[in-house]
Order: sequence, then structure tokens, then C-alpha cells
Amino acid sequence: MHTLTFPDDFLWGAATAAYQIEGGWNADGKGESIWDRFCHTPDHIENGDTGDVACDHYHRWREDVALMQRLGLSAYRFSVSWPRVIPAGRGAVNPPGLDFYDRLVDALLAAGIQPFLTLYHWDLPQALQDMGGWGARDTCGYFADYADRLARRLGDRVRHWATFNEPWVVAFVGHQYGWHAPGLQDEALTLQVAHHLLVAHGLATQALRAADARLQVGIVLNTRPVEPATDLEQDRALADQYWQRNEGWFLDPLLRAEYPPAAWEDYGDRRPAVQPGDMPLIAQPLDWLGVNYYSRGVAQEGQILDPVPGSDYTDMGWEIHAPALRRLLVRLKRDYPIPPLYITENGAAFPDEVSPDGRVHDPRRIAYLRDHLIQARLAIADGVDLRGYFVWSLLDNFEWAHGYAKRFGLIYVDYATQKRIVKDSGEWYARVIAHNGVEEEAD
Ligand code: IFM
Repeated sequence: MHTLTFPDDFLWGAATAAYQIEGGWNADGKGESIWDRFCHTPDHIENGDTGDVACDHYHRWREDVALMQRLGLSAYRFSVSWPRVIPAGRGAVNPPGLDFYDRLVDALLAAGIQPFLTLYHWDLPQALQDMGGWGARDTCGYFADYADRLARRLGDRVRHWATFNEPWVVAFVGHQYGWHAPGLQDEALTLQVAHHLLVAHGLATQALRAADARLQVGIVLNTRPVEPATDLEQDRALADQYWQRNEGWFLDPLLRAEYPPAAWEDYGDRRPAVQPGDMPLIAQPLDWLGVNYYSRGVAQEGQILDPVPGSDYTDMGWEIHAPALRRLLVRLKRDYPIPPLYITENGAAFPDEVSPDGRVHDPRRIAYLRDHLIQARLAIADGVDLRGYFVWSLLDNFEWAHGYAKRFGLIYVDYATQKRIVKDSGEWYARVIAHNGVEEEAD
């Protein structure tokens, strides 16, 4: 068997997000978030699930850090709950909330694990939503204040900061499709929200650097590249249109200081109001860019194929197609002035169960992760400056509108008892980390 070895300082991580794992939804002075409100409203989430308890990480974080150490992680990506730290989103800080992240960071560092902190993974304080949420430009300033306060407390120990996780999802899934909090279906608002998220990114980037010039500031984008099924002009044009309206809608402002011109034209009166100075504010240099990749789309004869004939799918109904990851990374390097990259999320949901032997055998997840790591390594050989890889997710957790029905973890969580069981994929990932590389054949 041949091992594909990664660069010596490559970071091996796993990722989570506050609302998906913490629980403690109203513990110790935490404020209500839009996800608390959304889940407490009937008929929003499969099975009536909520993040009230989730993986109870708020109380079990020591055990979870010990598990990370057992896997050998060199980095851990987590998000901070804004309303845990500033319950109303602006104004007074909640000291116990800030202390929680302070202790977590110390424990990670003591375990030799680099913290990668995301400021916003979707849980806006409800008090700010009541004032217009991301549709209101004032929210951008409150976000920058929140960034400043966190940086002043944690910036001496946390090096890598992401402003946002997946702003496309925040804007479109939360404000146009209505499947996520705040559950709006308002096309006219969606692109204004997207623009405000980018402005907030710019302001928070300034705030973080003002607090400590050594901070490495980035942003995490979701990608689902649509690839043309053939070389025909019709297929290529549709794939390009998808790119511009989705990936490009965020990449171009961040890296080229403009919205993609064709998509800007197409959007007509849905275009956001842009104030003078916004585009250079958004396009400040990034220290790194996070790419979340799970799946691709395929454009053929005017439509996106679903399903793609002959393909395998995860429990989310997402096509498994690892080679598109390499093509995506190479495309980013070719088409954009990109900073160093991290794959900040990659993983798969499968219907895992505890076997009679007490273990969780998840060979399909191992195959998924292996195939994607191989493509990531090939992209490095192609010249892509890829610095690290984070599995989504460390733990099974609350998968938004699907509740607990989808399991993405390297570690199984029995929600009734909160018992954690490292899955076969977790043991496999530990070996990958130990060898700093991945076997090309099944081991
Ligand atoms: O669980 C989510 C995560 O919060 C953001 N990226 C995609 C994951 C899987 O859907």
C-alpha cells in the first residue's frame, strides 16, 4: 500500500458549531438566539428537535477535548455563540459566557490543539433580529463590536479567526427559502442580507486587526461547484451562471472588490444597496480562506441533474464525488488571488448505528474521507497552498432543519445518555493523523 504524505506542518482538524453541539441554550445568562426561537416554534425542525441540549458540550467540553486529544487532532474549529457572550447582541457582556470560551481555549492549547474560532455560525441574538437582523445595516456595527470584545479576551491565545461560516447559507437558506432561522421567504431582502454580511465581515476584520495585528483573519465559504456534463456551450453557460450567482457572489467581492458582473446584471432590481466604500472594505486582504466542500452539481441540457446517473449519495442526498474537490481548489488558485486555503469542512452523513460489539462501523464515511483527502493531496501537488483539513464533524450533532436525524460525526453520540463512542472513522482518522498521510488502498 502506498501512503500519500502531507506537508510536515499540515493541520489535521475537526469542526463543530456552537448551536449544533453546546446545548445550555439558556444557561448562565445566555440570551436567546434566532435558532432558539426558530426551533421552539412548531413545525420548523424534523421530529420537533431543538438544540436546547444537543451534545451538552457546554457541560461536557472537558471530555470532548480529551477525545480530540485521543484522535491526535492538531486543530479544532468551533464557533462562539454571540448571545452567550453578549445576550442582547449589543451592550453588556455576560461574563460566564465569555469564561466558557476562555476555559475551552486554554484546554485546547494545553492539549496541543490549535483553536480556529468562527465568530458567526448562524446564531444571531434574537434581540438583534427583532431590530431587523441582517437586513439592518446597524447589525454590521454590532458584529464588529462583538468581534472586538472577543479578540481582546481571546486574541492572546487564538491565532486563527473566521468572521463568518457560509454567508450564502445565512442569506439564501435563512431569508429566501425559509428553511433556516429566521425562516423568512423574502427574495428582495436576501441579497441585501448577503451584502450586509460582507460589510460586517469587513468591519469585523478591521476590529480584529485593531485589537491585535497578529491575528490571522479569514472567512469560510460553502462551495457546491456545478460542473458542465459536456463541453457544449449550453452546459458550460449554465455551470458558469451557477458559479457567479453562488460561489462568485461572495468570492468576487472578497477577492476582487466587485460583484460578478453578469450576475449583477441578471439580478436587476434584486440588487443590494451598496454604499460608497463598501467594496474596498469587503475586499481587505484575507490571511486565509476556508472552503467547505461536500458535493458538486452537474449541469446538462438546461438543468441540474438530480440524481446524477451512476453516482452514490450520502444520507443528505448529496452526490459523492471527490474529484470535484481537486478541480475546485485548482480553479480557485487559477481564477482568484487567493490566500492560503484550509478545507474547513468536509464529511458525510450516514445512518450509523451501534453494533452488538458496542462499536460503530462506518466504512462508507472512511471511504468518503479517504477519497477526498487523496484529492486534496493531489491539489497540493498541483500547487494549491492548502494548509489544513477539518472533518465535519467531530461529533454527531444537531443538523439544523434535520434535527438529530443526520449523523456526520467521527464520534457517535447517544443523545439519550450523552455517551460518546469513537466510530471506526474516528480511529481511522487518528491513524491518518499519526502517519501524516492517507493510504491509497483500503486498510
Ligand atoms: O452542519 C452543517 C454545518 O453547520 C455547515 N456546513 C454544512 C454542515 C452539514 O450540512
